[in-house]
Amino acid sequence: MIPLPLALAILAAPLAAPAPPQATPASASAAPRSAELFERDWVLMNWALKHYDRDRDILLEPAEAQAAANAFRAIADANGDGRVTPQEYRAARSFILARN
Ligand SMILES: [Ca+2]
Ligand SMILES: [Ca+2]
Repeated sequence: MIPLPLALAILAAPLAAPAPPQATPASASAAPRSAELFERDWVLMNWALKHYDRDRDILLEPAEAQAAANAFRAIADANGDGRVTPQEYRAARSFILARN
């Protein structure tokens, strides 16, 4: 199954704004890619491909993955606090699974 903490870490990553300089070398070059969110969860991948694979090549390019991740975050963040909790993640996944 999906490693939920990683998925949430990806969702918690900054969107367009560049990350502020970090003193920790471990995370300096390890900005999570939005695509990882979908590569690790087939429900989300199917949903993302259905709605955000704009050129229909059955691949999520970075821009497509980013758009899909933004949309998923908007769906999942039910209380609008900018973070997706495990409960919100599961609820959004169930919602997508039922609707797709
Ligand atoms: Ca594509
Ligand atoms: Ca939230």
